[in-house]
Amino acid sequence: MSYQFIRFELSDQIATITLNRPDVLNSFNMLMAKELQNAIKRCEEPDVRAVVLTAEGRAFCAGQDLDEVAPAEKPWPDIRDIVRESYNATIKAIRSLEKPIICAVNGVAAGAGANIVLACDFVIASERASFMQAFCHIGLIPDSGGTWFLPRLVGLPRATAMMMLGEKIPAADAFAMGMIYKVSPEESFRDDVAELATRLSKMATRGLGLTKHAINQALSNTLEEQLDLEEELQGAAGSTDDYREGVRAFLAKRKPVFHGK
Ligand code: T3D
Repeated sequence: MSYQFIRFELSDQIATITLNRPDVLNSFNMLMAKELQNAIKRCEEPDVRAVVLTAEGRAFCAGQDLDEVAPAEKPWPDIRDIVRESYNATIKAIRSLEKPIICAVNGVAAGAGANIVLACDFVIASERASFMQAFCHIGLIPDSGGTWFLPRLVGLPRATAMMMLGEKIPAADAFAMGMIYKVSPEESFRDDVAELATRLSKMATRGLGLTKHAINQALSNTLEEQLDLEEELQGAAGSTDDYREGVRAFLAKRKPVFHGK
């Protein structure tokens, strides 16, 4: 598939997906959402061992393209279709990809854009980035998993305030309340993202993927269920070449060389 509204680059086993509608702050039309889902699916191939999701221009993403839902001619679209096809499918694709995804938040992330960020495994924000649950300003509820992720990340009081007041949260505040992994100064932002992506791309990819699988279940499983899941996933991790290499390297007091298998 060739892309109109995103870019996809693969280098040194790191896939970089760039949202590319900077004139409308990379807000999502349906095609951009489909392209993003397709690109994430492409990352299931073994030649990808880490993924960076970022965006072009001064913003990360302003959520739904509001021009698309308010066409000159009536009727308005059924919002449930948009939520299901654009956003639910994207969040499921991000969470089910068994590769680490770094979201490199280069600027403001609003509406669905803010919640796609939260679905990624690592969030590195530039110090000029900000996060906004903009939905309440147009009479909607937070979607794209926001009502699931936010209370778990920052607790109910702060999540409720963010979702009901829709204020812009600066990156430093988001970091302080445990919403994101890291804030980087503007000068080192891209290098910090590249360094983490390189590091992840050389790790035991299958083990990281299975870890992500366990994390997906962790916040809703009982301890009993999670122990059973760990047993099953550890069985899979323990049958990888990378596990054997990791143990041999440890015993030989050398650095392991993982191949993601
Ligand atoms: O169908 C459904 O609605 C269901 C799905 C819902 C999912 C959602 O994401 S709902 C939430 C939708 N998003 C928003 O409500 C955010 C709207 N945008 C903003 O609040 C602000 O733009 C920002 C806070 C993100 C940034 O503010 P600022 O001052 O830095 O930029 P700006 O001047 O507002 O925007 C710059 C341009 O981008 C501007 O166009 P212009 O005047 O230069 O021609 C603006 O209209 C355009 N833009 C920004 N956001 C959107 C957008 N165009 C279309 N859709 C947008 N979401």
